[in-house]
Amino acid sequence: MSKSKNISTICAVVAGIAAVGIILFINPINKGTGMNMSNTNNISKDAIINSSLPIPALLEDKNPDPKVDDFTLEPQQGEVSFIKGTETKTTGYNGNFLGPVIRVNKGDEVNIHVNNKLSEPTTVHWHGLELNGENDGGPDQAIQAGATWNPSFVINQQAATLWYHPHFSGTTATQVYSGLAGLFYVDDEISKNLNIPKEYGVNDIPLVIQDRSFNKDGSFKYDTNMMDGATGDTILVNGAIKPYLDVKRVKMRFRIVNGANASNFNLKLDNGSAFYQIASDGGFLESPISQKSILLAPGERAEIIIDFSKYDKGTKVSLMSDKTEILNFNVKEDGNDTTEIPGVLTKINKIEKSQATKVRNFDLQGMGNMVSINGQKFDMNRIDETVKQGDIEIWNITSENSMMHNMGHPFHIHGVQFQILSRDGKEPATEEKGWKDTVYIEPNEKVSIIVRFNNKGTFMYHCHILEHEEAGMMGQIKVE
Ligand SMILES: [Cu+2]
Repeated sequence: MSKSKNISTICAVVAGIAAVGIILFINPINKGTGMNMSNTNNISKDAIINSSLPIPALLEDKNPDPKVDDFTLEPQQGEVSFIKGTETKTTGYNGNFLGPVIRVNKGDEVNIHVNNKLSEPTTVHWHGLELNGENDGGPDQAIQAGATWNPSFVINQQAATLWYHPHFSGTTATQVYSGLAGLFYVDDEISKNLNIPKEYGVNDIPLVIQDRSFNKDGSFKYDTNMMDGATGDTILVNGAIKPYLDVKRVKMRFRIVNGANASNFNLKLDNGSAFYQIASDGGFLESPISQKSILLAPGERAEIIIDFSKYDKGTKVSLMSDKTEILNFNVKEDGNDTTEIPGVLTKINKIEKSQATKVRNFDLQGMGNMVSINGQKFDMNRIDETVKQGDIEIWNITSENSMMHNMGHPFHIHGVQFQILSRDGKEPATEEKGWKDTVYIEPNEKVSIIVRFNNKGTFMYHCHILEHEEAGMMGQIKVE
């Protein structure tokens, strides 16, 4: 806290070059410029465990009624060997690190039993789910150590790749960093009927991408000196360092979540080839988009299809984040691929500007511990905005830009999916025309979104750099 204050004070009185230097130092995630991360900074090459890509288990639904689902999640402590000869203390849901995939159908009644086996309070927030405030798992819904929380809700949104993670005040960032995160899939008639790769773990693969640093003894190094978020020098995919995946010469779908505390990932293939993006945060795009790279800020998701049939058996293809190999694909034998890249995926009903009844402005301000929204830090006892259920609103989100504050922020709203209207007055890129729940705001940029508040309750909106969220770059909206 004091460090950031000191730097602010120094910045205020030191002009020009010194201030620029500090801004560069504290600005590792400017979305336009990639990070120069080495995947093996503190880890010798021999110490990397060359494992195959871990595939999270699908969580068993204990309810025999196909329309009613019962799942049990147990946040707990664990231990993982990420680096040869060392053990890392971790946390996970129902296991040592990360969590199982929860998979539900649109229309299902979902009951989740969260048994907190940690020695501290936690919450479970369903990132991207449209539900009422009591089930959202925000910081006001603590599950004490040893206690149980039983949220129950009906799935009322299109097929999508969502995720879940803790959201307790003061420990969100450290609990996510130590391993608490998992995926939440929604299926509907469209996702079931599209002839795209959809066999879980076979040609439909989740990729949770995160960065971590390690101490010499193998323990996670959570660097609290990182003023604008805990970034790491090592990238994990599904909890493994530079794993490999053997693939047949077929089309493969990857559901990617940026589960990092603070880092953006600029994803591409080492050979520069294009792939197809088929979904954004909240579901399918209208049509597949050919992309050579995808930039994901913390909290954002994308689904892509890579066609491995164009490579000969024996080819190695790598998924990169900037210049770092993060996942190696070994192309194996032919497969019997009957899937296709459809011309049309879904129809997205555009929310019209004319339907909006109110415009609100949110300015994301400051840096380090000095962050705020519209000059105010988060206060659990203060409702910042009140909305009527069913109302449609335009939210203008800006990221303050000055010599002092030159940062981008991923802005997330709980309990809704929204549409991007414009970036600095310009139409958003095609891949941003789908449903979103997290949008990256570049420094000095104004992004307008349109959102319908379908569900009642109190919800958070915040920067998804977890350390910014913890430092107060968060507000509360009450839908009544
Ligand atoms: Cu931020």
